[in-house]
Amino acid sequence: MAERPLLSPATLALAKAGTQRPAYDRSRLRTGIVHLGLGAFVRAHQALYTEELHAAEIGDWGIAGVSLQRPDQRDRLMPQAGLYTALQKDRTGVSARIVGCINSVMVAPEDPVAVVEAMADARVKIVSLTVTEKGYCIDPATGRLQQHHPDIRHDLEHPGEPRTAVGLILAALERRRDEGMAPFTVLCCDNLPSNGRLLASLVSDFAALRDCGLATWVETHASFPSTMVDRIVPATTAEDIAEAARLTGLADAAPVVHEPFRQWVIEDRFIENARPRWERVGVELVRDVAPYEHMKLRLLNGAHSALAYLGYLAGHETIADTVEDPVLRAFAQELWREEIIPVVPAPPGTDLSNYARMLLERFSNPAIRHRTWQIAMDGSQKLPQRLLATARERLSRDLPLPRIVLAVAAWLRYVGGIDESGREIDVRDPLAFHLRTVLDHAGNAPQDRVRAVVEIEAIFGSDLSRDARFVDALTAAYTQLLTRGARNAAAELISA
Ligand code: CS2
Repeated sequence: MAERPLLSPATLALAKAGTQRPAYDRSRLRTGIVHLGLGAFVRAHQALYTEELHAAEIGDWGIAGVSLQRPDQRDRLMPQAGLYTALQKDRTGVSARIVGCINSVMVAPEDPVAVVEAMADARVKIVSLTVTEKGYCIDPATGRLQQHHPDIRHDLEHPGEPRTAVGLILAALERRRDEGMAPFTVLCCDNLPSNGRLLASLVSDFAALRDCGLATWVETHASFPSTMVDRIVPATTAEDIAEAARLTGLADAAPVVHEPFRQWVIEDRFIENARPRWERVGVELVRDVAPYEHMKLRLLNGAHSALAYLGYLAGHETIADTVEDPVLRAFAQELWREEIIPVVPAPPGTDLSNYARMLLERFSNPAIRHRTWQIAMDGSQKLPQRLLATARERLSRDLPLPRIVLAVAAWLRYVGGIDESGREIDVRDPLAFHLRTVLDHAGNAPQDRVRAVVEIEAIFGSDLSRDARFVDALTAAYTQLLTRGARNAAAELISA
């Protein structure tokens, strides 16, 4: 491959025709947002909305990104002064946009004090987060903070040098209170139910443990709007890096890839109303996010997880390949139509059948290589809000749920660690070891394996293991999966 100049402010002008570039003077961009968890998602979602807004009104909404674990994003982005390419892909082609709204990147474990200082800066009005489900240290059974989580213990002992998102937020809020400043708005952008309210209660739990008198101040003054975020953003691959370079003519170590669709619904509760005018670029600011969030978590993410486990077991590498398979495609359609849509209330002006049709179209996008393995990751943290909430809803109405339990059974089969052709599965999950141990002790009988796993309260709560309808249906589905394989088990559930 030809040597290409590295993407940087000095080389921006060399970008090939057709590449969109920042349409504003980056030197005038002040940092108004600190974002915790600088993965690909925020760079293809929040940052792009904000970037488009800057073209209309440059000013206070530059983003300081913070990585909570590794330095690799900073090491790729900072030599490029924060610039990166966003590739939008679908069956009609690819377009490239160079994004300029990230003006610094910090690595929390290297210098947590600097991160707290950045968050405590009076010009910062919003601290947003995409730290993934497991980044919140939630006890899923109670929805409260896991007080014994080692990182939370660490942050209690070293409150000035926190490791966790919750610890960083509280340290910065404490600093602001002590200096007589208003707090920032905390904007949770992870796929969790009532994500704002949830994060508020975690921060409050942590404040109560620290006993620094902050809990009441935070409860009275801070604001944690809930949000629904949506865009399919697969992990960037070496081919994507090569493609970005080919399209723009500039070498970019950190491009992101995304589908055309995007949605962001935010509860409009910002402190001093200080926020970017995101509504100018298509963000929906509403009073109640709950119906949007239920729709998205249960229809999109629920089906995504179902297809990830069944698709992986059936030997499919990506979601697009999985929905190309006529059996699994029909299975997804029936999962929506028969089991999810009837128990999910539609947001104002939305027809859930159309929404599901659009999801299938999005999942089919052949240019987005979203690996089943990637979505299968962290299932213990995802199942409750994606599939088990719908299961509970159906059980409370005494409705059957064969497809939902087949998806849960596929997860159970997946975390067992061996696929249908006897190959080892690289299971990534904070509970992977625990799950493996529980399954190893349970022996081989399907009913014993199901019983052992549904008793894990952190995933199934205390209700589902006691519900014979759920346990029996799950045992039947799991047995079916073991004897017939994922594809045949799904085929059984497709109406003729
Ligand atoms: C996916 C989500 O990785 C996953 O678990 O289900 O990241 C999904 O692509 C996004 O929520 C779409 O908005």
